[in-house]
Parts: sequence; structure tokens; C-alpha cells
Amino acid sequence: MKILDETSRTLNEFLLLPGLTTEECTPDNVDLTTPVVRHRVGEQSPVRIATPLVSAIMQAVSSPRLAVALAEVGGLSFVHQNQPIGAQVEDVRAVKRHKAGFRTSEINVKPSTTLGEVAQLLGDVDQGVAVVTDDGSAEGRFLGIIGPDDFHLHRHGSGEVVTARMRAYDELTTAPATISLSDANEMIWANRLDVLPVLDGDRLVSLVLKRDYQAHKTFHNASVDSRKRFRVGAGINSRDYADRVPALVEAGADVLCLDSSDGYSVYQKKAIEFVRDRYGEKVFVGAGNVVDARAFRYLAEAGADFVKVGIGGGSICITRDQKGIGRGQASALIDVVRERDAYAAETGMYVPVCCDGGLLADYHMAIALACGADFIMLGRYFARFDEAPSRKVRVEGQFFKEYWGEGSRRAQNAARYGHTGEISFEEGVDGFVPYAGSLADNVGLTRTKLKATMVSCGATTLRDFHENAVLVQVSERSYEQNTAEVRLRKRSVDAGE
Ligand code: MZP
Repeated sequence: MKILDETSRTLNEFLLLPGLTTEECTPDNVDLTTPVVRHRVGEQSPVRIATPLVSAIMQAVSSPRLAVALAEVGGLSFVHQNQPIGAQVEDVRAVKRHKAGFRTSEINVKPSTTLGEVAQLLGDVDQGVAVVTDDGSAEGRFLGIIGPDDFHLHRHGSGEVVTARMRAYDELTTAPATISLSDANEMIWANRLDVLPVLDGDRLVSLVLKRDYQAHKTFHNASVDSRKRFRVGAGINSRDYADRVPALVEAGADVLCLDSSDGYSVYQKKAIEFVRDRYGEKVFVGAGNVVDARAFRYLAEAGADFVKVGIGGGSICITRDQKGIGRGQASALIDVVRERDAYAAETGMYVPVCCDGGLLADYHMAIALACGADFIMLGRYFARFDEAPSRKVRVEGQFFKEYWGEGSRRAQNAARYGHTGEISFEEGVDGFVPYAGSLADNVGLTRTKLKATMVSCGATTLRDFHENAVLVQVSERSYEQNTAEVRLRKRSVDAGE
């Protein structure tokens, strides 16, 4: 027996200290792009997402509809494996059948962003969109994205004036150096100019002639056209992988993930080895869940493409009460992240870490990212939205969505919990979460908050944030006081004060 010399800590036991915020450190410059699967240190991950949020491998969460909505805002869903192979394949196909559109505002680019990075970031971009670089070539610096016909696509917001710097083309020498986007539009229409605006995030950086646009469009088609469908992940288990994996790969699943409450097992190793033997590096498979360095290393050495952290912290989870197994999410994450970095230093291979479960507030996501998580898996958060598959119910005038754990009797997910036949005891509960509206609105708000936190901490990329975040543990007394203050504030809001 060994007793660790630590207290197991949760994410809400930490706060962030502000770092120096420079002039360049603005929300527009914050890039939330993150790697999903393993890659050599210093190279790009072959799968990256623009929003570091993925949806839980759960019946009540990851439906095709939610997967499309989440891919649209730059995240990734994992359709659940607790269903017959044919049904899960249909879920993957349903996502893949959707033709991907995109929102310009979700594509966060900086002047230094290369076209290659943009192509990664877009991943699923629709055919009729052109990527524009400063010299029109694949090596050129990325300037913006233009829609084929819909010029108005780029009128940001609802008629608000976006101040923008315009790099005038020769043909437009009369343009002042700084004009608003609406002025630019007026000028274009008034002069019947045959041009389209090019944006860098929200800023107009140049205008491009329509005849050049044709060239750009051709170029775009050549470079990113083969990937014009939404990305989707799929859960697998360590029992029927020999049948499930080939069916999911065939259906077009982009990333697989072993779904287990305890991933530190030889069964996961065997499943990963199956994928490697059969597909080499072409199929990506994550593993987990784990809560310490030993388990991370075991799965990383087995070839996992990412490792998921979290046991017992899920909002619907009672594993700790039933089996006495688990670890505070912050302690688990910090231990695993340290091992991820040690493994990268030793082997030159970076294996991303996903923080899974138990994040109840948006700021917990910021704390998890500051602790070194590459991306975050959420169940309760997504279960509250319109796009989640569960029923919306009204109780005493308030709307809720049903949300149940995969360890509950209702889910009967025997493979995830290592049961045979019917589950013999529950590790999850069946309940309700307050309905919260549309996924796009909520994820938009979360992104805004994450960016605001990173700006306060002086970070513009998640890598900066990992390296430079300063965290402090809060005392029990200060934690209690915070919650008491929140309660007081809520009471005064309720009382109309
Ligand atoms: P949360 O976002 O609702 O807090 O947690 C979601 C995570 O909890 C899932 O991704 C999964 O790892 C875990 N989970 C799912 N079902 C159960 C259960 O029934 C569970 N115990 O712990």
C-alpha cells in the first residue's frame, strides 16, 4: 500500500492570477485552436479544432444534430458507442451527409497565420469558399476568406461599422488608408467596382478583384476541397472493436475514442494495437479515462493519439461513492500534464490531453486549460442545449432537459463499466439539467469568456496559456465566501434590487 502525499483537488479550488496584458493581447488576437491527436513536437497535429470543446460520448449528448452544430462552431462531437454498430454508423453518416458551411467569425486568423494552418482549421469548409493569400499562392500569407456570390457574408454584425485598415490595390488608389467596412461597401457599389473585400478576422485588410478571385477559387479548390464535410468523432469500446472500428472508419469517422470509466487496462492497449496493426497511423484513436502519470504513459506507449483524464468527477457520476475510485480533476490533470510534457521531451511526440467531466462553470474550463489540458470534454454543458437528443420538459414553469449518466440503469452501458449482461450496480444517475437554448449562442459566449480570461492572463494562444498561467489555490474559507456572495447577489437579483 502507498499513500500519495497530496490532497486531491478539484478545478474549483483554483483561481488564476492576471498576467501582463499587452496591446497585442486582445480578444481578436486570441487563438483557441488546439491539437486533438498526437504529433511530433514542433509540427502541427493532423487533427486540430478551432474551439477546444468536444462533446461527451453519451446517449443524452452526442447526437448527429449536436455533432453538426458543434462542428459548425469549431468543436468536435463523439457519437456514442452504446448502440448497435449499424446504428452508430448511421449517426456518423448522418453527420457526414451534411454539407459544411462555416462562420467567418469562428475562423480566428492572425497576420502570421499560414495558408496551411487555415486549411487545417477550416477542415470542413464548403466548396464555394475561396482562401486568399497575399501573393495568391499556396505559400502566401493568409489574408482572408471570401464567399463565391454572397458578398454580404462579410458584413459583420448587423450593420455595425467595423473600422478597418484597407490596403488599397493599384486600381483603388483613391481609397483612404483607413475606412470602415460599410464605407468600403458603399464605395464599391457606388463605383460599381468589381471587387470583393478580404477580412482578417473582423478587419478588412484588402479588396480583391473579381477576376483574381476566380484564380483564388481555383486554387482553393485544389487545396482543401477534398475535406468539405463536417468532422465527427466516434466512441468505441474494448469488446467489439474488431467489428466496430472498420465499420466506423468506412462510414468516415475522423477520430475514434475508447470509451471507458477506467482506461488503465490491457484491453485498451489491445484495442489500440488492433487499430495500429490494421491502419497504421491513418486512423486516430484516443484512450482513457485515467487519473495519473502511470496510466497516461501506459496508453501513450501503447500508441493512443490522445488521453482522456477524469474518473468520478462527472456531474452524473457516483463512481466514487460506489467503488471509492477517482481523483480530484485538477490533481489528476496536473499529474497527467506533467507526464505528457516529460513524454514529449523524451520521445519528441506530443500526446494531447483531454480534460473530461466535472466542469460546472465556464471558468472551470479556463482553469483546466491553464492546468495544461489541450481540449475539454463536456456532457452536462451540451445536454442543456436544443441540439442534444434528450427530451425537453417543463417543471413548475421552468424548462429542463433530461440528462443521464452512461453508468445509470437507463443507459445500460455495460461495456463502459466492465459489466457483463445487465449492469449489476449503478455508477451514474438519471436526472435533469436546466435548459439553456442553442448551442451556437452558448458556445459563442463560452469562447468570449475564455478569450477574456486569456487576455487577462496575457496569453494569445493555448500554448502561451499552458506555459505562463499562474494559478493559486483558494482556501476553504474564501471558497465558501465566494459562493455566499454569489448567493447574496442572486437573492438581490431575484428581489428585483
Ligand atoms: P459532465 O460534463 O456531465 O460533468 O461529465 C461528463 C463525463 O462524465 C463523460 O464524458 C464521461 O466521462 C463521464 N460519465 C458519463 N456517464 C457517467 C456515469 O454514469 C460518467 N457515471 O461518469
